[in-house]
Amino acid sequence: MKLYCGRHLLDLTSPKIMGILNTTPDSFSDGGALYEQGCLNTHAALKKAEQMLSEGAAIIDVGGESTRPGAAPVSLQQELDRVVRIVEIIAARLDVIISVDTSRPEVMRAAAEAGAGFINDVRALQWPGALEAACQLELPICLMHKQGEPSDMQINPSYRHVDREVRDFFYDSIQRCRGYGISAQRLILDPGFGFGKTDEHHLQLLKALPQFADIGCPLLVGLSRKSMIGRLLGRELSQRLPGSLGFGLVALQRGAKILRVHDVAATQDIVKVYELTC
Ligand code: 7PJ
Repeated sequence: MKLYCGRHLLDLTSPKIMGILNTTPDSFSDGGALYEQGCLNTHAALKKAEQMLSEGAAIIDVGGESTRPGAAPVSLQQELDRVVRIVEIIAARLDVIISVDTSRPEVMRAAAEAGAGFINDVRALQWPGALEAACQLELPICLMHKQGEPSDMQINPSYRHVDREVRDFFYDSIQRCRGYGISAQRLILDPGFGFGKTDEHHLQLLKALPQFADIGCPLLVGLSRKSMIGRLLGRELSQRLPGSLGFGLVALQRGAKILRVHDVAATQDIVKVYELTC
Protein backbone atom coordinates (compact mmCIF):
# COMPACT_ATOMS: atom_id res chain seq x y z
CA MET A 1 0.00 0.00 0.00
CA LYS A 2 2.07 2.96 -1.29
CA LEU A 3 0.90 6.51 -1.89
CA TYR A 4 2.65 9.21 -3.90
CA CYS A 5 2.81 12.45 -1.90
CA GLY A 6 4.49 14.79 -4.36
CA ARG A 7 8.22 14.03 -4.16
CA HIS A 8 7.78 11.52 -1.33
CA LEU A 9 6.41 8.01 -1.18
CA LEU A 10 4.29 7.00 1.81
CA ASP A 11 4.61 3.28 2.44
CA LEU A 12 1.68 2.09 4.53
CA THR A 13 2.67 -1.57 4.61
CA SER A 14 3.70 -0.63 8.15
CA PRO A 15 1.82 1.94 10.29
CA LYS A 16 2.99 5.53 10.21
CA ILE A 17 2.88 8.49 12.59
CA MET A 18 1.50 11.88 11.63
CA GLY A 19 2.87 14.53 13.99
CA ILE A 20 0.64 17.51 14.74
CA LEU A 21 2.00 21.00 14.15
CA ASN A 22 -0.60 23.57 15.13
CA THR A 23 0.00 27.07 13.86
CA THR A 24 -3.11 28.32 15.63
CA PRO A 25 -2.96 30.52 18.72
CA ASP A 26 -5.96 28.69 20.27
CA SER A 27 -5.79 24.92 19.66
CA PHE A 28 -7.10 22.90 22.55
CA SER A 29 -3.94 21.15 23.62
CA ASP A 30 -0.95 23.09 22.33
CA GLY A 31 -2.48 26.28 20.97
CA GLY A 32 -0.16 29.25 21.14
CA ALA A 33 2.92 27.07 21.71
CA LEU A 34 4.51 28.54 18.59
CA TYR A 35 3.54 32.14 19.37
CA GLU A 36 5.76 34.85 20.76
CA GLN A 37 4.16 38.20 21.59
CA GLY A 38 1.23 37.37 19.33
CA CYS A 39 3.41 36.43 16.34
CA LEU A 40 3.90 32.99 14.86
CA ASN A 41 7.52 31.98 15.53
CA THR A 42 8.63 30.14 12.37
CA HIS A 43 11.90 29.08 13.95
CA ALA A 44 10.04 27.34 16.78
CA ALA A 45 7.74 25.67 14.22
CA LEU A 46 10.70 24.33 12.27
CA LYS A 47 12.35 23.07 15.48
CA LYS A 48 9.15 21.28 16.46
CA ALA A 49 8.85 19.68 13.01
CA GLU A 50 12.51 18.66 13.14
CA GLN A 51 12.01 17.09 16.55
CA MET A 52 8.93 15.13 15.43
CA LEU A 53 10.79 13.89 12.35
CA SER A 54 13.76 12.72 14.45
CA GLU A 55 11.33 10.95 16.80
CA GLY A 56 9.80 8.94 13.98
CA ALA A 57 7.02 10.97 12.31
CA ALA A 58 6.56 10.18 8.61
CA ILE A 59 4.13 13.07 8.12
CA ILE A 60 3.93 16.53 9.68
CA ASP A 61 0.36 17.85 9.74
CA VAL A 62 0.29 21.63 9.53
CA GLY A 63 -2.99 23.23 10.56
CA GLY A 64 -4.03 26.87 10.62
CA GLU A 65 -7.66 26.54 11.69
CA SER A 66 -8.62 25.45 15.17
CA THR A 67 -11.46 22.93 14.90
CA ARG A 68 -11.89 22.36 18.61
CA PRO A 69 -15.49 22.76 19.74
CA GLY A 70 -16.39 26.46 19.94
CA ALA A 71 -13.19 27.73 18.29
CA ALA A 72 -13.20 31.16 16.66
CA PRO A 73 -13.45 31.11 12.86
CA VAL A 74 -10.34 32.07 10.92
CA SER A 75 -10.28 34.14 7.74
CA LEU A 76 -8.80 32.81 4.51
CA GLN A 77 -5.95 35.30 4.66
CA GLN A 78 -5.13 34.39 8.25
CA GLU A 79 -5.09 30.70 7.41
CA LEU A 80 -2.91 31.26 4.34
CA ASP A 81 -0.51 33.43 6.33
CA ARG A 82 -0.14 30.83 9.05
CA VAL A 83 0.09 27.70 6.96
CA VAL A 84 1.90 28.52 3.73
CA ARG A 85 4.94 30.09 5.34
CA ILE A 86 5.41 27.13 7.67
CA VAL A 87 4.96 24.60 4.85
CA GLU A 88 7.54 26.44 2.75
CA ILE A 89 10.08 26.53 5.55
CA ILE A 90 9.68 22.85 6.45
CA ALA A 91 9.70 21.72 2.81
CA ALA A 92 12.93 23.62 2.14
CA ARG A 93 14.76 22.13 5.11
CA LEU A 94 13.34 18.73 6.07
CA ASP A 95 12.89 15.51 4.14
CA VAL A 96 9.39 14.70 5.35
CA ILE A 97 5.86 14.51 3.99
CA ILE A 98 3.93 17.65 4.88
CA SER A 99 0.19 17.41 5.27
CA VAL A 100 -2.07 20.44 5.28
CA ASP A 101 -5.05 20.33 7.64
CA THR A 102 -7.54 22.53 5.79
CA SER A 103 -10.95 22.61 4.14
CA ARG A 104 -10.24 25.58 1.90
CA PRO A 105 -9.31 25.01 -1.75
CA GLU A 106 -7.14 28.15 -1.80
CA VAL A 107 -5.09 26.85 1.14
CA MET A 108 -4.81 23.38 -0.43
CA ARG A 109 -3.43 24.90 -3.65
CA ALA A 110 -1.04 27.34 -1.98
CA ALA A 111 0.23 24.69 0.44
CA ALA A 112 0.80 22.17 -2.37
CA GLU A 113 2.69 24.86 -4.29
CA ALA A 114 4.79 25.46 -1.16
CA GLY A 115 5.63 21.74 -0.88
CA ALA A 116 2.77 19.98 0.93
CA GLY A 117 2.26 16.39 -0.22
CA PHE A 118 -0.93 15.36 1.60
CA ILE A 119 -4.34 16.94 2.17
CA ASN A 120 -6.12 16.39 5.48
CA ASP A 121 -9.66 17.72 5.34
CA VAL A 122 -11.90 17.37 8.40
CA ARG A 123 -14.78 18.41 6.11
CA ALA A 124 -14.05 15.68 3.55
CA LEU A 125 -13.88 18.05 0.54
CA GLN A 126 -17.39 19.37 1.15
CA TRP A 127 -16.58 23.07 1.02
CA PRO A 128 -17.11 24.72 -2.38
CA GLY A 129 -14.22 24.15 -4.76
CA ALA A 130 -12.40 21.67 -2.47
CA LEU A 131 -13.13 18.60 -4.62
CA GLU A 132 -11.92 20.36 -7.76
CA ALA A 133 -8.73 21.54 -6.03
CA ALA A 134 -8.00 18.11 -4.57
CA CYS A 135 -8.60 16.51 -7.96
CA GLN A 136 -6.13 18.84 -9.72
CA LEU A 137 -3.46 18.54 -7.04
CA GLU A 138 -3.14 14.75 -7.39
CA LEU A 139 -2.16 14.27 -3.74
CA PRO A 140 -3.47 11.77 -1.21
CA ILE A 141 -6.48 13.07 0.70
CA CYS A 142 -7.75 12.16 4.14
CA LEU A 143 -11.55 12.30 4.28
CA MET A 144 -12.77 12.65 7.84
CA HIS A 145 -16.29 12.09 9.14
CA LYS A 146 -17.88 14.82 11.21
CA GLN A 147 -21.41 15.64 12.32
CA GLY A 148 -22.17 19.37 12.54
CA GLU A 149 -19.68 22.22 12.63
CA PRO A 150 -17.05 22.89 15.32
CA SER A 151 -19.26 25.59 16.85
CA ASP A 152 -22.10 23.15 17.62
CA MET A 153 -20.93 19.60 16.94
CA GLN A 154 -20.60 18.45 20.56
CA ILE A 155 -23.96 19.88 21.69
CA ASN A 156 -26.17 16.91 20.98
CA PRO A 157 -24.61 14.42 18.58
CA SER A 158 -27.14 11.81 17.53
CA TYR A 159 -27.10 8.75 15.29
CA ARG A 160 -29.33 5.74 14.83
CA HIS A 161 -26.31 3.49 14.21
CA VAL A 162 -23.11 5.46 14.32
CA ASP A 163 -20.99 2.69 12.76
CA ARG A 164 -23.33 2.24 9.79
CA GLU A 165 -23.70 5.98 9.27
CA VAL A 166 -19.96 6.53 9.27
CA ARG A 167 -19.45 3.56 6.93
CA ASP A 168 -22.13 4.92 4.55
CA PHE A 169 -20.48 8.33 4.70
CA PHE A 170 -17.17 6.71 3.67
CA TYR A 171 -18.79 4.92 0.71
CA ASP A 172 -20.63 8.09 -0.37
CA SER A 173 -17.46 10.19 -0.09
CA ILE A 174 -15.47 7.68 -2.13
CA GLN A 175 -18.20 7.78 -4.81
CA ARG A 176 -18.25 11.57 -4.81
CA CYS A 177 -14.49 11.65 -5.29
CA ARG A 178 -14.67 9.07 -8.04
CA GLY A 179 -17.15 11.34 -9.84
CA TYR A 180 -14.38 13.94 -9.97
CA GLY A 181 -11.77 11.48 -11.17
CA ILE A 182 -10.17 10.96 -7.75
CA SER A 183 -9.45 7.26 -7.45
CA ALA A 184 -9.99 5.44 -4.14
CA GLN A 185 -6.28 4.65 -4.20
CA ARG A 186 -5.60 8.26 -3.26
CA LEU A 187 -8.00 8.27 -0.31
CA ILE A 188 -7.48 7.78 3.41
CA LEU A 189 -10.50 7.45 5.71
CA ASP A 190 -10.92 8.77 9.26
CA PRO A 191 -13.97 8.27 11.55
CA GLY A 192 -13.31 11.66 13.17
CA PHE A 193 -13.03 11.08 16.92
CA GLY A 194 -14.29 14.13 18.81
CA PHE A 195 -16.18 15.55 15.84
CA GLY A 196 -19.88 15.34 16.68
CA LYS A 197 -19.83 12.14 18.75
CA THR A 198 -20.55 11.08 22.31
CA ASP A 199 -18.17 8.76 24.16
CA GLU A 200 -20.60 5.91 23.51
CA HIS A 201 -20.25 6.68 19.80
CA HIS A 202 -16.46 6.84 20.11
CA LEU A 203 -16.34 3.37 21.66
CA GLN A 204 -18.67 1.97 19.00
CA LEU A 205 -16.48 3.49 16.27
CA LEU A 206 -13.36 1.99 17.82
CA LYS A 207 -15.07 -1.41 17.68
CA ALA A 208 -16.02 -0.82 14.05
CA LEU A 209 -12.47 0.05 12.89
CA PRO A 210 -11.87 -3.41 11.35
CA GLN A 211 -15.03 -2.99 9.24
CA PHE A 212 -13.85 0.42 8.08
CA ALA A 213 -10.42 -1.01 7.24
CA ASP A 214 -12.17 -3.64 5.08
CA ILE A 215 -13.44 -0.86 2.80
CA GLY A 216 -9.94 -0.94 1.33
CA CYS A 217 -8.57 2.57 1.96
CA PRO A 218 -5.97 3.15 4.68
CA LEU A 219 -7.43 4.34 7.99
CA LEU A 220 -6.18 7.37 9.89
CA VAL A 221 -7.21 8.01 13.48
CA GLY A 222 -6.77 11.07 15.67
CA LEU A 223 -7.24 10.25 19.35
CA SER A 224 -4.26 12.05 20.84
CA ARG A 225 -5.07 13.93 24.07
CA LYS A 226 -8.73 14.29 23.02
CA SER A 227 -11.38 15.16 25.57
CA MET A 228 -12.96 11.71 25.22
CA ILE A 229 -9.81 10.39 26.95
CA GLY A 230 -10.26 13.06 29.59
CA ARG A 231 -13.86 11.99 30.22
CA LEU A 232 -13.46 8.22 29.90
CA LEU A 233 -10.38 8.06 32.14
CA GLY A 234 -10.95 11.14 34.28
CA ARG A 235 -7.76 12.86 33.16
CA GLU A 236 -6.73 16.47 32.73
CA LEU A 237 -5.12 17.49 29.46
CA SER A 238 -1.60 17.11 30.83
CA GLN A 239 -2.31 13.53 31.94
CA ARG A 240 -3.70 12.05 28.76
CA LEU A 241 -0.57 10.50 27.25
CA PRO A 242 -1.03 6.97 28.68
CA GLY A 243 -4.66 6.95 27.52
CA SER A 244 -3.65 8.26 24.10
CA LEU A 245 -1.09 5.47 23.76
CA GLY A 246 -3.55 2.80 24.92
CA PHE A 247 -6.21 3.91 22.44
CA GLY A 248 -3.52 4.24 19.76
CA LEU A 249 -2.39 0.65 20.21
CA VAL A 250 -5.99 -0.59 20.10
CA ALA A 251 -6.51 1.39 16.87
CA LEU A 252 -3.40 -0.20 15.31
CA GLN A 253 -4.60 -3.67 16.27
CA ARG A 254 -7.93 -2.91 14.62
CA GLY A 255 -6.42 -1.80 11.34
CA ALA A 256 -5.41 1.88 11.61
CA LYS A 257 -2.45 2.73 9.38
CA ILE A 258 -1.78 6.34 10.39
CA LEU A 259 -1.89 7.73 13.94
CA ARG A 260 -2.26 11.51 14.15
CA VAL A 261 -0.57 12.48 17.41
CA HIS A 262 1.08 15.18 19.51
CA ASP A 263 3.55 12.86 21.27
CA VAL A 264 5.61 11.29 18.51
CA ALA A 265 8.43 9.63 20.49
CA ALA A 266 6.05 7.81 22.83
CA THR A 267 3.80 6.81 19.92
CA GLN A 268 6.80 5.39 18.09
CA ASP A 269 7.16 2.93 20.99
CA ILE A 270 3.61 1.62 20.63
CA VAL A 271 4.07 1.31 16.86
CA LYS A 272 7.16 -0.80 17.59
CA VAL A 273 5.27 -2.88 20.17
CA TYR A 274 2.54 -3.43 17.59
CA GLU A 275 5.04 -4.46 14.92
CA LEU A 276 6.88 -6.82 17.27
CA THR A 277 3.67 -8.57 18.24
CA CYS A 278 1.37 -8.54 15.23
C1 7PJ B 1 -8.34 15.47 13.62
C2 7PJ B 1 -7.86 16.17 12.53
C3 7PJ B 1 -8.65 14.08 13.48
C4 7PJ B 1 -7.96 14.30 11.18
C5 7PJ B 1 -8.04 17.50 14.22
C6 7PJ B 1 -7.30 17.74 17.50
C7 7PJ B 1 -8.39 18.49 16.80
N1 7PJ B 1 -7.68 15.60 11.30
N2 7PJ B 1 -7.70 17.46 12.91
N3 7PJ B 1 -8.44 13.56 12.23
N4 7PJ B 1 -8.42 16.31 14.69
N5 7PJ B 1 -7.80 13.70 10.00
O1 7PJ B 1 -6.16 17.68 17.07
O2 7PJ B 1 -7.61 17.21 18.57
O3 7PJ B 1 -9.10 13.38 14.39
S1 7PJ B 1 -7.99 18.96 15.14
